[in-house]
Amino acid sequence: MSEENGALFSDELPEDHRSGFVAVLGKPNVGKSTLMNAYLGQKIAIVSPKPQTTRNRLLGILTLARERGELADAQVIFVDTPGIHRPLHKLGEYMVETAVRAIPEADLVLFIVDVSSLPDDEDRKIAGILRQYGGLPVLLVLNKADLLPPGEVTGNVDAYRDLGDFDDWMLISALHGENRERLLEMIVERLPLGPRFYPEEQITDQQLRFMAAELVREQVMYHLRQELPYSVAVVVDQFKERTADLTYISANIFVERDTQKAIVLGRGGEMVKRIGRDARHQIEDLLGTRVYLELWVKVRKRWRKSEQELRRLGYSLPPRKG
Ligand SMILES: Nc1nc2c(ncn2[C@@H]2O[C@H](COP(=O)(O)OP(=O)(O)OP(=O)(O)O)[C@@H](O)[C@H]2O)c(=O)[nH]1
Ligand SMILES: [Mg+2]
Repeated sequence: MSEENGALFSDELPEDHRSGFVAVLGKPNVGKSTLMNAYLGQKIAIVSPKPQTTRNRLLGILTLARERGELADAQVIFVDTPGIHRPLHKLGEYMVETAVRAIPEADLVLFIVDVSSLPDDEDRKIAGILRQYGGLPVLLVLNKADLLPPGEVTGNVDAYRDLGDFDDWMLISALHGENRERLLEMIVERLPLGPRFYPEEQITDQQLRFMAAELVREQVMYHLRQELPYSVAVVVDQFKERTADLTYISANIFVERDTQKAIVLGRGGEMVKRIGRDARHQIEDLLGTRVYLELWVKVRKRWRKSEQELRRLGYSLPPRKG
């Protein structure tokens, strides 16, 4: 293998090898991260029943090879994005901008919708944004088909198909697997011929310490009610391999107000203990070592509204290219 312009070339790749970036877009909570994780067979992105779970652009790199019995020789680079919504603060603006910026860098867009309910203004807004990128192929992915009552299939499918001029569409269940393989075929067929951009054993571009912080935030999403999880950011500040079988991780859970800090701690520290215990199991699965996890709850007043705080917490965009 030789490395040139960031791409890996190998004499062993067949001439019909395909590769490209597949932006996974849609409003919050429609199943974008669930779909990407399902293709990778691993939790690359955290998932929760609450909207606005994903806050960053995350790559899921799927390398396929016919010699392993897979459907093609290809490298599909999924780009999971935050749900596009009407932002209420600077964090929301960052999330939406992150998602929109993934569009012009993609070879193909998956527009994911929740087919179990009818399109709303957010779906229409996203369809409108996609229309501005004429020439970019878009597949309409009608997810959560398992929740769709049989009598409503045609009505709901047609309502979404009417939102734009899509290359094709597919009814799927990201969670249960229905039509996931067929959708993957449709994706691969539409990718340009090209080399692998990443080594085949690499499945994401994220650092382990970021993934560990996200797994803590995932447990925050599950354990805390209502609006509180949205005020939470998690940053790992120490990540040390103590021995071959033990990793020490210390992370800060930032909230916006003292009252929130009290809730995250819980009576006698019960809540943060529960969050830590569940997150630790997840991080142990990720790292394949035992984990000693220490969590600290801290207040950063109104961090979601402050450009400077967002930067400190890792929510900042690189300058626009060109
Ligand atoms: N029944 C059903 N639930 C699904 C399906 N796909 C995803 N879900 C559920 O929908 C919820 C949201 O899933 P996510 O993958 O976090 O959605 P997302 O689009 O990434 O959401 P954001 O990151 O907030 O934009 C979770 O509770 C998933 O388990 C599906 O095909 N069927
Ligand atoms: Mg997500």
